[in-house]
This record gives sequence, C-alpha cells and structure tokens, in this order.
Amino acid sequence: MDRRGFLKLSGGAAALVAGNVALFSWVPRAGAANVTINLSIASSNLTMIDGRVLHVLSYQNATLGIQPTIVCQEGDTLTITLNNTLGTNSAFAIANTDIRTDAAANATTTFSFTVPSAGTYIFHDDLNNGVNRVLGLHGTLVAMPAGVKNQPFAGGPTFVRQYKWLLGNYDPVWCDAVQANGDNYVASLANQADSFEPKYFTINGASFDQTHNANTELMGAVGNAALVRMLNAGMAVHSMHFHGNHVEVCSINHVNHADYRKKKDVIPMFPLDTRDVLLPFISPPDIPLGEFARGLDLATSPQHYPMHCHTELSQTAGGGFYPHGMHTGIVIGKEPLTEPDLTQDVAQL
Ligand SMILES: [Cu+2]
Repeated sequence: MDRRGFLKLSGGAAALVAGNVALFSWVPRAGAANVTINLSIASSNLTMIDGRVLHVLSYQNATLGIQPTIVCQEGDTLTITLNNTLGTNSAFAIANTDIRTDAAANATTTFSFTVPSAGTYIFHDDLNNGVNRVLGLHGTLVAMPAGVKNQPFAGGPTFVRQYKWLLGNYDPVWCDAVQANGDNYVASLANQADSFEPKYFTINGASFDQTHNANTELMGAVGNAALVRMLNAGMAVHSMHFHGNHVEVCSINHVNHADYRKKKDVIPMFPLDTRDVLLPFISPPDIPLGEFARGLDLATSPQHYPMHCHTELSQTAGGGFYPHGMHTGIVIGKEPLTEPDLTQDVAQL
C-alpha cells in the first residue's frame, strides 16, 4: 500500500492528529485520552493555481502543515499550545460551540478543552469580523464517536472511507494589504469587510485541477460508501453539486440525521457551515441499463463525474480563469491511489 500523502492515525495516548490530508482512517478507543498538539500562528505564502503567491495567516504545525486537520475522539481532553508569532492578537475558537481562547500577539498560550460530541468542526480565529479567518486562520477538528471507526456518530450510517473538504476563498487585495502594512492591518480590514472580493476558491487549499491530489477526489468501488465532511471556512456561500450519485445528508451543523437522511445533489454551504454527507457509490443511475447488458463493467471502466460549486464565480481563479476553482472529481468503480488501512475493525483492537 502506498502511504505517501497519508498519515495513519494512532489509537494510543499520543497526539491523535492527521496532517493536511483529505482521506483518513481512525483507530477507535474504548475510552477518552489526553491529546496534545502545538500550533504556531504565523504568516506564510500560499501559491494559487495560476502561480499567484498569496501572503496568508494560518495555524501551522511542523508535521501537519498549515490549516491542519486534528482528529480526536469525543470526550478526549485536547490541550493546544498556541505560539502566536504574529504582531497582532489572535484566537482559537471552535465554531458553533463556546470553546475558545485568545492568543495574544507575540505570546504563547496553552489551552485545554473537552472534545465535543462526534462530528465535524471548524476551528478559527474569530477576531475582526472574520477577517483573520478568511486570511487563512482556520482548520478542521474531527471528533470521532467512541469505539467506532466507520460511522460519523453512534448509530449513524456506515462508511468505508471518510474525506474532509475544507472550503476556502482568498482575496489577493486583502493578502497584499496585510503583507504591505503589517499584521495589525487586519483590524483596519475589519472596518471594510464589504470590500472582500474573493478571487481564489479552494478545497483543502487546492483548486482544480490540483484537487485530484491528496485524495480530495472521491474514489471507490461500487458499494464503498464515503463520508464527506464539508466545512466552509470562507466568506462566500457555496453550492456543492455532486454528479453521478445523490448524497445522503448525515449532519448539518452538528444536528445528526440517523434514520431519515435526505437525498440531495446540491448541498448549500454558508460561511462557517459544517455538513457531513454520505456518497453511497451506487452504480450511477444515469447509465442506461443497456450499457451493462452490452458488458459495461465499472471495475474495469470506472465512471468519472465532477463535483463543482454551482455558485459560478467559485469555479474560477484570478478573476475568471475557468475551471480552476472549487471543483474536484468523483470516480465510481476505482479505488484511491493512497488510502488508510481498511482492514481494521473494532473487533481486532
Ligand atoms: Cu453540476
């Protein structure tokens, strides 16, 4: 198995964190654990799909990169040391919860909290009317249910693979302004939030066609249901349109739907929304049955479909370059190139 780009998560008492990977597995534990992680709050450069280099602010970890994904189990105690290297105050807040701390400029802050109930959470810097967040200060916290590796919450639907799609958007004018005027310029931007004009739209930090990388693209054999954890850390509203299969809505902002899951092809994503959906990977209903009668085999002829944002602006980069925006692929009939160890199950632990 090729493990490049994939970091397997350990079930021990060590830090239970994943790098900036989109496809991950989890080894469940019977009980809660103490988990620690160091995050620096710093500026860095992010190269967009057209080569434009943007000055962004982000949470960073030496191993996990920027905008990391932290995977824990509900009830764990998570202790985070925040080293704010910026010349402006920052914060760490989990959206739609009361979990937050301030992180003063040029200071180190250590903060502990109990990981909330199973689900998908955005962590972000909530200062300056969202300006700090949209400049890049955000990431993903996944809380897995206790003792379960293949359900989003206890009693929820079963998946074979789970992905996270962290949605972002960047305004190069804002990035340039912070670079030119210093970190404290974020406070000035807070008074002109209406000037935000995003020009780059990303899934897991990448735009099409780089979204084939890092397993952001959904792949699987027929029947290999995939959970897609979607988080909108940007300021734009998105409309995620899945071709090939409808998805089942499992959770909307931590309200879970165990039994009655609506089947949808477009999922709206408002700023700070988290929505988990299940892509069932059924044989695509739009393929005429005659094709199968004539010998079509999805295992040898996988079918490719797009997922794209129907908010048309989001499909571009740099002010109009189509299709280098919020697009990725869905491949039905083919396994991912790199993936977690799918042989584990709870009974083997
Ligand atoms: Cu579409």
